[in-house]
Amino acid sequence: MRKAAIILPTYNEAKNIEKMILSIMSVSDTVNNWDIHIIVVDSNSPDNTGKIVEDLYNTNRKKFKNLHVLHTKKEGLGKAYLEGFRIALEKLKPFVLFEMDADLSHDPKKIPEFLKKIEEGADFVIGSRYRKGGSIPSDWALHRKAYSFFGNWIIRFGFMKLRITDWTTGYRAIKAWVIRDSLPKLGNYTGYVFQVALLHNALISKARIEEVPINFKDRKEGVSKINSFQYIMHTLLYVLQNSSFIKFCIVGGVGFVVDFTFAYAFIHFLAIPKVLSNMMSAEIAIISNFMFNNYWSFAHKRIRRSSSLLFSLLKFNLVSSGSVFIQGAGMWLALNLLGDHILHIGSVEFHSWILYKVVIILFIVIPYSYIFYNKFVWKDK
Ligand SMILES: Nc1nc2c(ncn2[C@@H]2O[C@H](COP(=O)(O)OP(=O)(O)O)[C@@H](O)[C@H]2O)c(=O)[nH]1
Ligand SMILES: [Mg+2]
Repeated sequence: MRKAAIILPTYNEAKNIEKMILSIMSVSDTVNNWDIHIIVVDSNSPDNTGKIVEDLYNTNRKKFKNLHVLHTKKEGLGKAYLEGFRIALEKLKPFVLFEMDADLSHDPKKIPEFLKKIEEGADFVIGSRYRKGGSIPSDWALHRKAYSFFGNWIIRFGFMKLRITDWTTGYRAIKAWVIRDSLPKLGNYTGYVFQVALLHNALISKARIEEVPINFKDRKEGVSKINSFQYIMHTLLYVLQNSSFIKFCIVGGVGFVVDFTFAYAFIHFLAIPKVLSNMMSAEIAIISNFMFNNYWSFAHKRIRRSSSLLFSLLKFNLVSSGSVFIQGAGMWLALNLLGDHILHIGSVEFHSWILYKVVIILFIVIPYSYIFYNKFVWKDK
């Protein structure tokens, strides 16, 4: 029989933990082809959560033979998971490991659905609140919904993995080999951002990712330990450091400088007519952007064969022409709908078209280009 180890990190979950354990056990009684273990990783909770689990085990060691407790220092959720994973892999040698919150937000009744996906060949099963059939609590305050929703979108967009609908969920089933592969790279992610880093590393390891919808319930007892501001900051930083997005923006900035420099040189030193100069400088910038992107921003998907390189450069030109069209159409719409004014900020005066251009570039051209570079020019292998 294959083994599954459910890791339950706890910090001050005295009022939830017993109920959670019993609830998992009643589900595991109905699953007969998996040997399901529970490992509570308690970070020395002052409310005695760890002791409660030990006492529970001691009331009936036979009944609770698959229940284990690990005591750790209070160093954050990521650290607790890292230690739980390490011990579970070493002592139990499970085929699959689960992540679950211990506050009853995650319904154990879903466990068989996760296991079924694993049996069908998935390596990493995500319990998603954002796919059809899943949900977040309807009574969450607006700011909490917004954090969760936009946080997820920033990650989905940054990594351009739109198929994955929930990056930050804490309900997942992961095959042991994926965890083993990722563990050495996760040591620095001690907080909640650990979840993002683990999934990102699973993608790098080419794990097959599947999702099941889950209905996240708000905890009834105890308090949340998440520091939302810190979490959003860590997540943003992770995406910026680990996705192609920042490099893509830098390449765009370099392209802008290249375009201006060549246009200036052609016009002033070579006396080439202005329209022609600008067309030539634009094409030079497009080619240099293509090269920088190919060898740097999208190096992990680099196009190598010279024949495909030429074809991809043509595609890249096509996408770039799209940006020209978007800028033209966007400017025409803005000028006609909003008007052509002179704006004042304090004592500074500027034309409204400058503001329109900035907004069009930031909110339309950049997302458009990033999506088309990822999905059309440098496709996933
Ligand atoms: N061991 C351990 N568990 C933690 C820590 N921080 C949070 N948890 C647990 O992680 C799970 C999710 O945390 P929670 O505060 O409910 O986060 P939220 O659901 O995002 O509000 C719960 O079971 C917590 O007890 C920690 O530092 N150490
Ligand atoms: Mg919770």
